Amino acid sequence: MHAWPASDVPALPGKGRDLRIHDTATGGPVTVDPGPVARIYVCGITPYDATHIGHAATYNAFDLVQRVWLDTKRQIQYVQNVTDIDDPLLERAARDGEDWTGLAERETALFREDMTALRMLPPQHYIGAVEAIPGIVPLVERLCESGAAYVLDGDVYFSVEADPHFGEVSGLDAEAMRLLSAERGGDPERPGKKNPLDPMLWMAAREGEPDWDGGSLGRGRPGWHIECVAIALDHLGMGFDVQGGGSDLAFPHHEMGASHAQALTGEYPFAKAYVHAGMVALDGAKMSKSKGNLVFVSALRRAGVDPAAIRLSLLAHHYRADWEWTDQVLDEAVARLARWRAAVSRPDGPAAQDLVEEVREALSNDLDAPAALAAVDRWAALQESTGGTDEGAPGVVSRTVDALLGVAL
Ligand code: 5CA
Ligand code: ZN
Repeated sequence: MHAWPASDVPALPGKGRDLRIHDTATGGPVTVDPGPVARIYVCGITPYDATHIGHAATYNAFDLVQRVWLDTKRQIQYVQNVTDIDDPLLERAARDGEDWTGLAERETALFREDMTALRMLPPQHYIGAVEAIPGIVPLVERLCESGAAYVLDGDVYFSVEADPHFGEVSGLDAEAMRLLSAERGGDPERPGKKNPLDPMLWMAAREGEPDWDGGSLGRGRPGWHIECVAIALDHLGMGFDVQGGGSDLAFPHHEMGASHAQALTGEYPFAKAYVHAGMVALDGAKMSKSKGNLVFVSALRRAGVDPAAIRLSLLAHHYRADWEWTDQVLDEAVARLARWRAAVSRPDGPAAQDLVEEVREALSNDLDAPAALAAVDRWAALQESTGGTDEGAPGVVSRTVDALLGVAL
């Protein structure tokens, strides 16, 4: 699939700092020290509805990761998937009497527009589940051959016992895993499974549902976790730097993905850091397509909201925090954007070298975007109260905000 156009990232004076970020697997901060090419996989959308603020907040977090890396003069290999075949997509298409492929294409196109408007850096490889199927089938066949997978009434399951490191990503106990598995697409109640947590790798063709050639597996469609594993291994390989997504993906999705890959390759780890963004809520509940309590990025744009203000709304919250979207959040972002734009539109201002370092320091410290905004606020306040004589300063501020925060002033 094609991704979306990249916005320019201005180069800043000096050199950025290495990223320290919270890793779910170790439960603490890790210093990510990629080679000259940093490798990141971020789970993409299931395109049965439009991009909401929760999605945008999660993609914003991983966009910041990349901006910090770019500032350290590294290149980036960024891979993202589109889950363009899965139960929720088929259910929504059936509900609306629509063809599932048309629905997926339309919502993916809208996602690209939203990401472009928000100045999110595009992945180098943007891969749909459907196009990944020819790569998925041999992986599942290999897992069957090695005894890490088994067949139950034609469906193929992964045996979580095949990976000695199973459980290390989320660190959850068996009971918590069982509950989350039932909530998030698993089938712990299905009789005949070796372990109730075992996730599906390949689902045998079902009446009235699309299916593909699965070689020795028979016709069917892929499970969810193996989709991301196949795409990540194909384009990044084992031991890549960051696996990213919202906190609802830590278990089962990233746990199972890591175990699939580790059982397949015998290598460890799948990713060096598992990074999870908090959940954005609306009216007291997690924003979710299944609940329908959503604020869409595209709807805000249509209503005339500047995408830079949407982005500042996201940046005002630490990526790991759970937070609530309200009108006030947006109002404050609109006001901040106006203050910043007024401050950089003057011919000169207070010196800004310290500001560049403050924003760098804030972001390298577990992506502390609120601290970065506070630093820019201080410069803008000084500009408003006393002004300054540094002719280069407004340009430096504007480039810093653009390069490190993705906001064009
Ligand atoms: N296609 C799979 C990943 S392979 C999927 O989870 N798709 S999704 O459309 O449901 O979510 C896309 C991303 O947005 C995931 O990282 C998910 O964790 C994140 N996300 C979903 N809802 C929220 C929310 N309310 N707040 C923050 N992030 C969210
Ligand atoms: Zn995924």
